[in-house]
Parts: sequence; C-alpha cells; structure tokens
Amino acid sequence: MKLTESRRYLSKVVICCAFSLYGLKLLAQLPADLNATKETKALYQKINTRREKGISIGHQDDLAYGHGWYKVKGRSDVKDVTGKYPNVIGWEIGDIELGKPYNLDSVYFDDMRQHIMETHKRGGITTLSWHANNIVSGKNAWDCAQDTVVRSILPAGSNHQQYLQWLDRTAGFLLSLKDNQGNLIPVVLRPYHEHTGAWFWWGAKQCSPQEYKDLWKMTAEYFQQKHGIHHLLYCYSPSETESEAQFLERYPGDEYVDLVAFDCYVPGNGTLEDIAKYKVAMAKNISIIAEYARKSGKIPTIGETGLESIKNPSYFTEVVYPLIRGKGLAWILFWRNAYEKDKPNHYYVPYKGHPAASDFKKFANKKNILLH
Ligand code: BMA
Repeated sequence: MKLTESRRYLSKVVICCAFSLYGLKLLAQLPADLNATKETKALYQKINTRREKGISIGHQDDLAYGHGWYKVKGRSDVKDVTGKYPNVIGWEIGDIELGKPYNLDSVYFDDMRQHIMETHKRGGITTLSWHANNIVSGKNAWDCAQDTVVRSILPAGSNHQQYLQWLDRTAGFLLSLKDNQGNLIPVVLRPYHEHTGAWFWWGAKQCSPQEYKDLWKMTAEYFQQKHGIHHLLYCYSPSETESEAQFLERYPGDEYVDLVAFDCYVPGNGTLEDIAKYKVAMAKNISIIAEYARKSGKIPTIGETGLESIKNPSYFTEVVYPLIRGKGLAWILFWRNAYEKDKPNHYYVPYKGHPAASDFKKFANKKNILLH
C-alpha cells in the first residue's frame, strides 16, 4: 500500500470507529423497551442530561402529605424548608392490585394520578414502588413466611391466573396516567425492590435467582405484550449488596432494566457508629451501580435512603453530600414523611422547624443538587 492509500485507509477506519462508538452511545441512551413511546425516550434522555448537571432530590409521597399534615394543596415538606419542590417524586402503588381506591398508606390513587400529572407538567419525574400483597396468604408484602409465593405465580404455578388479574389492575392504573393531550405520562417503575434482603415475599430467601428473574420478565412482558404498556422505565433496586456479583445475581438482564439502583438506610438508632456503617455501605453500593451503569449504559440512582427522624442535624451536608457528589447519579430518593399519628418519628426529610432543616436547606442550595 502506498503512503497516501494507507492514510486514506486509516482515516476510513477512524471514521468507522467513530460512527460505531456514536451508534453505541445512541443505543445506550435508549430505553430497554424497544417499543418505548417517544415521551419515554425523551424522559430517558432528560434523566441522562439532567444528571450531567447534578443529582436530583427525590422524596416519597412528597405532595400527598408530610409530617403532621395530609392533603393540603400545593404543600410539600421539602418546599416548606427549601422553597422548591423535589425534582423526583416517589409514589407507592401497593393495594392497586386488589382494586382498592387508595394505597396501603391511604393515598387515593385518584389523588396520586393528579400529582403525577402536576409533576409531569412541572418537568419533574415520577417513580413508583410497589409493595404488592402476598397472594398466597392474603397478607401484605412483608409476609414472607412461605418460600413458594413467587413460584406459585409464575406460568406453571397455581396462582398464575389470579396474579395476572392483579397485573391487569396495576396495568389499568399505569394506563390511566395521561397528560391533558391524552398522551401517556412516562414514569419509572421500581418493582420487587430490596429483593436481596429477606423481608418481602420476593426476597432472597423466598425464591431462587431464576424465579426472581422470571417474575420480573413475566411482569414486564405481560405489561408490554398484553396491555401495550410502553411508557415505563424499569428500575432494578436491591437492598445494599457486597459486590457486583451479588448485585447481578438476580438481575433480569439489560433488556429489562433502565435504571440501576439500591436501597440503603442508616441502620439502628442513627448513632455515630451506625452512620459510619452507612457511609461504608453507601460508598460501596454507589460504586457498584456507577460502575455497572458505566459498562451497560444504564442510569444509576439511589432508590431509597435516609436517616429516620434525622437525629444527626448535619446528616445532609456532612454525610450524604460527600457520598453522592460527582458520582453521576440521577437522583437520591429520601423515604416518606409519615402523617400518621402513630408514626410521629417516621420521616426522612426535615419539616419546617426541625433541627436539621437549615442543614437540608444548605444541602439543597449546593449548585449540583437539583430541585425545582
Ligand atoms: C415502609 C413504611 C411503611 C409504609 C411502606 C409503604 O417503609 O414507610 O409505613 O407503609 O413503606 O409505603
């Protein structure tokens, strides 16, 4: 080959490589569901673009109630303290499968739908968790006395047909999430979470890795094929794990997942020792999801976290912020601020007047922490 020819050849190779890398990047920026609606693809891009700017604050049930209040239009504990709404709002759909009008925490699904519409209009993001009931015992998600519930709802199982009815009801709610033009509002679904623990009927001691994966795939495929549901991004969120191998042991596959996450709380009473353990677990799990996200093109995010009652008044700026800063995470979702009279200490974001409120405000004002 002459020098000019070899130069031409080399430049062709370079151009080809650049195109395939670009193609790969584009591919990596598409949802796992190949038939995802254009709004869902846009949501996927938005999450990715936004996480280049910083990490969004998420709060469970933020708009429905807070510490000491329930259903006050426009109110939010996060807004009371910071002046802004969280970018990401989590909702819990447990009991939808039973056809009830409200979820297990007494939030009406009609109200939830309204809030999801408002959030969408504001450019915010909705993520849904689902503490589905135990179909065998009729008790709640935490009843994990049996180790065959998952097996019984898979296609060959005795509860399969009934579980499909549960999925039909859930699908009905998902398909009712529409904007004013009648377009489906894309949302993140985070089902069968914390499954590396053993406190839900889909937990690690209650089913095998294969059964768990089959449950996930069956759910996603039923939504997609039977109900034509293509406005979901799927979030895989075990509780904290020790390694990538453990994280992936029950992973249903890149074709079924868009966001990789984990749930991790400050253990015990939130003593300094507990906080030290939390820091270690958070750092490890952030690195597991960030690294897997980098390799797979998925979006890393924190599914649930928090320090109940926020007994450490500098938890947000001194514990959380250094852990999450600059890690490319899409959001961090703090768990709910219960309104129930019998749960006065069950809250994860400070309300107005709480000793940690000024620290939370300081945290929220950091330039790479996003609210709106
Ligand atoms: C748990 C607690 C419960 C609640 C459930 C589902 O972590 O907050 O009180 O019922 O989540 O939202």
